[in-house]
Amino acid sequence: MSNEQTFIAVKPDGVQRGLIGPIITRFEQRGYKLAAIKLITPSKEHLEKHYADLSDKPFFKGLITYMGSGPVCAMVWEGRDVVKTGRVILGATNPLASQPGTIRGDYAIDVGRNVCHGSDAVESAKKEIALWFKPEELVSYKQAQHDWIYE
Ligand code: DAT
Ligand code: MG
Repeated sequence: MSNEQTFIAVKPDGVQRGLIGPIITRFEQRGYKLAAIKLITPSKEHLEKHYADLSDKPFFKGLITYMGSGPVCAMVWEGRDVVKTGRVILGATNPLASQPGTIRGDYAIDVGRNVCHGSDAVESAKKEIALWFKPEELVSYKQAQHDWIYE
């Protein structure tokens, strides 16, 4: 499906380090379409919902503090297999285990400062997009190069 969507965010460290541009560029150059984007400093309650699955982890409190420490660049990217491929573009959760050429493998060292987020499955992508964006913030348009990217 070329209209699959995923939620990608540049975390506060990525924003402060000037990595919004390079991260967007990787998705753009791959051929994916940007469907929504905004800068937002998320509240504790919002982040607790976003990371609800991890609430029993020892790093949960630190994760919520870090994620709420400054603006996050929240985005929706669209295209064929974008959820799975987005995770490949991001790299492994632990940057030290990420291959060079991935975002985390090129720009990060510590797991608690891994510069970006990406949905891990189509179902979680749907939930995350609904949590971070109102339906009217998602833009529908045909990418000019669509027919040069897909056969
Ligand atoms: P991912 O972000 O790759 O989907 P995740 O959902 O398991 O990974 O965890 C969410 C975030 O929590 C992750 O990006 C960084 C942080 N995190 C995960 N494991 C951690 C750990 N062992 N120590 C500290 N932070 C961790
Ligand atoms: Mg995750």
